[in-house]
Amino acid sequence: MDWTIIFLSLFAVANSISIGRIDNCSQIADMSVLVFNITQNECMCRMVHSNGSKFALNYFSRNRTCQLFESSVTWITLQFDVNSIFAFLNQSAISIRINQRSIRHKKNDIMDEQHLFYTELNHTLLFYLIVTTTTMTTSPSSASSSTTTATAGFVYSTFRNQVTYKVSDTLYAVAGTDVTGDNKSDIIAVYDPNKVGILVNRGDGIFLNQTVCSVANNSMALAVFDVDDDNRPDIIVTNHVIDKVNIMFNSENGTFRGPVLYSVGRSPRALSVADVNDDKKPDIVTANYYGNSISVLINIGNGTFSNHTIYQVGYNPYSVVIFDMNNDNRFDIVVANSGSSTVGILFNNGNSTFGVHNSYPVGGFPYSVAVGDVDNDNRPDIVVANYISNTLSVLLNKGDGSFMSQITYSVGTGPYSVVVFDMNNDNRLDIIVANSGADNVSILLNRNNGTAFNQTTYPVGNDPRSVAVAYIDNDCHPDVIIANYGSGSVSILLQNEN
Ligand SMILES: *[C@@H]1O[C@H](CO)[C@@H](O)[C@H](O)[C@H]1NC(C)=O
Ligand SMILES: *[C@@H]1O[C@H](CO)[C@@H](O)[C@H](O)[C@H]1NC(C)=O
Ligand SMILES: *[C@@H]1O[C@H](CO)[C@@H](O)[C@H](O)[C@H]1NC(C)=O
Ligand SMILES: *[C@@H]1O[C@H](CO)[C@@H](O)[C@H](O)[C@H]1NC(C)=O
Ligand SMILES: *[C@@H]1O[C@H](CO)[C@@H](O)[C@H](O)[C@H]1NC(C)=O
Ligand SMILES: *[C@@H]1O[C@H](CO)[C@@H](O)[C@H](O)[C@H]1NC(C)=O
Ligand SMILES: *[C@@H]1O[C@H](CO)[C@@H](O)[C@H](O)[C@H]1NC(C)=O
Ligand SMILES: *[C@@H]1O[C@H](CO)[C@@H](O)[C@H](O)[C@H]1NC(C)=O
Ligand SMILES: *[C@@H]1O[C@H](CO)[C@@H](O)[C@H](O)[C@H]1NC(C)=O
Ligand SMILES: *[C@@H]1O[C@H](CO)[C@@H](O)[C@H](O)[C@H]1NC(C)=O
Ligand SMILES: *[C@@H]1O[C@H](CO)[C@@H](O)[C@H](O)[C@H]1NC(C)=O
Ligand SMILES: CC(=O)N[C@H]1CO[C@H](CO)[C@@H](O)[C@@H]1O
Repeated sequence: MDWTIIFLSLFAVANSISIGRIDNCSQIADMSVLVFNITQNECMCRMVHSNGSKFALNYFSRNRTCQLFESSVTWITLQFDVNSIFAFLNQSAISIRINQRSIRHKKNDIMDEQHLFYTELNHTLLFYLIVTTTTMTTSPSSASSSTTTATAGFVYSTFRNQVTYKVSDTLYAVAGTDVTGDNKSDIIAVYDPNKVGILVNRGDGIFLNQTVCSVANNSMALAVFDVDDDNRPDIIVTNHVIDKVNIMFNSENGTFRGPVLYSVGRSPRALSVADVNDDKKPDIVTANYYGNSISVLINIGNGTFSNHTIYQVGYNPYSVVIFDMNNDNRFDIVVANSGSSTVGILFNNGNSTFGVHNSYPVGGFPYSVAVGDVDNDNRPDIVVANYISNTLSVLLNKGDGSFMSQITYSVGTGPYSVVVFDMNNDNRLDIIVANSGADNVSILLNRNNGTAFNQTTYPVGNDPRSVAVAYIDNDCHPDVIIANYGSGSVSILLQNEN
């Protein structure tokens, strides 16, 4: 790719930003898009795939906020603080100067030394920048196709053949997250016997094998999330034989301490992590297969958790997601009840408790549930993989957190795990499902508003049971990773550049 990105990477204590009027600087950036809760890579990709109309971004890793700027302006004034990444696209000349009102100037030594300065105000580093930009006009060959990709139409995307990594005899679950702190997605896997491992992304397409921790046998599900607020993602797994949650804390560079165990209900089969009581500390919810229940563990600080609270749901819950389903700014719980063939929702009461379990019929043996706005009406919808029916159910949100009857789509045999993600950068959520009985993965590209999909299947290993999306090769095209239970391997499907 030929696009030019200049990074000014800044790291320090605070993380606030305001874009707004600064004294005597009248022109303020036309900040055309503000997107919350996305990764730095997703932010980059939004800019790169914006058909050339966006020229700069400012990304805040701590609160996962992405700011995108329109290229109609030739200069912008920013007040921004550290812990953000500032990047330009297709600019031939950029000059940055600090607002004269800054108290103390000091050279930044990370990148672009001559242009960037900062001032120190009681431990908060604030930048006042004036950025003058010049759109690159020379060298037509550098007008990269990636920047001109239309967002209006459906974007077809394809994936390369799988690359596999054998890790064990049997493999239950995978996640793709950077745990080593080098900004490259690593692969975290739970396998038997009794291990949680990471495949460390070396950056050149090669993954290195590294065992992290021993856990009890039959640890089946995992989540990777910073639960002790040290900006390093921790690993949480559920052991469905000993009825525990195990937390492994990321110490440094992907080395882990623990596990620390917490009791939950019977046979925790799945988990999800999010701040359910709005105290800025992520909590844990497990789906307890034999308990016909979910357990809620409240984070009481530094990654220590309260005793669990149990809520009854349907029979044999197999998958759980935490999401605000009714737009009241509180996280609700969505659970796939495999034994009842329903999907259930527990709304957050707002006082650290959850209300009764409302359920909706889906297909046979729903093994996996995902949530996302597939019809682009700004309301989260529910997508379920029905193991026995070989279908996906999509339940569209009516707007108040109640749902329409399922719409079903046929997929492969034994759909076991589903995720929703915008794979082709067209601002529509696509659906990826691992078909355990067919040894393949179906990628359903959303053609309009969640009512028609282009389905393509890609072969993977034996008995795929877990699927995740990650930016593996850092090319702005999200990739798919799969845990093959039967082969004990991880498959990676890299997305082709269009
Ligand atoms: C992230 O931080 C910026 C600067 O403080 C703020 O403007 C923005 O609202 C924050 N985003 C969220 C989701 O809190
Ligand atoms: C802004 O500019 C005006 C006139 O140019 C000047 O009088 C004023 O002191 C300036 N304000 C600041 C805060 O620098
Ligand atoms: C942020 O995104 C993560 C991962 O996509 C999700 O689990 C979480 O619920 C989201 N949080 C908010 C506040 O939307
Ligand atoms: C880019 O997309 C925006 C909307 O997303 C549209 O308004 C604009 O006309 C497009 N520009 C080009 C050059 O296609
Ligand atoms: C931080 O510094 C500014 C300017 O020096 C001052 O006005 C403010 O009161 C200080 N804030 C704190 C919390 O010390
Ligand atoms: C990872 O380690 C396992 C067990 O030590 C070994 O069998 C496997 O071949 C290794 N995989 C890779 C990709 O190095
Ligand atoms: C972590 O990585 C840094 C930089 O590569 C290195 O200096 C440090 O020793 C590493 N720490 C551990 C615990 O491996
Ligand atoms: C959290 O950790 C910090 C630093 O290690 C410590 O000062 C603080 O007391 C801990 N808080 C709790 C609630 O454990
Ligand atoms: C959890 O429950 C045990 C007894 O079952 C009790 O001893 C302990 O204090 C409780 N812990 C918390 C954090 O409430
Ligand atoms: C929490 O709110 C619900 C619904 O408003 C109420 O029924 C319940 O008693 C409350 N629980 C506590 C502990 O306040
Ligand atoms: C979705 O698209 C279909 C076909 O284009 C249309 O009939 C339907 O009204 C659309 N639904 C929404 C919610 O936009
Ligand atoms: C690009 C592409 O493959 N588009 C296909 C999507 O699916 C519809 C319906 O199956 C086909 O008509 C398109 O050709």
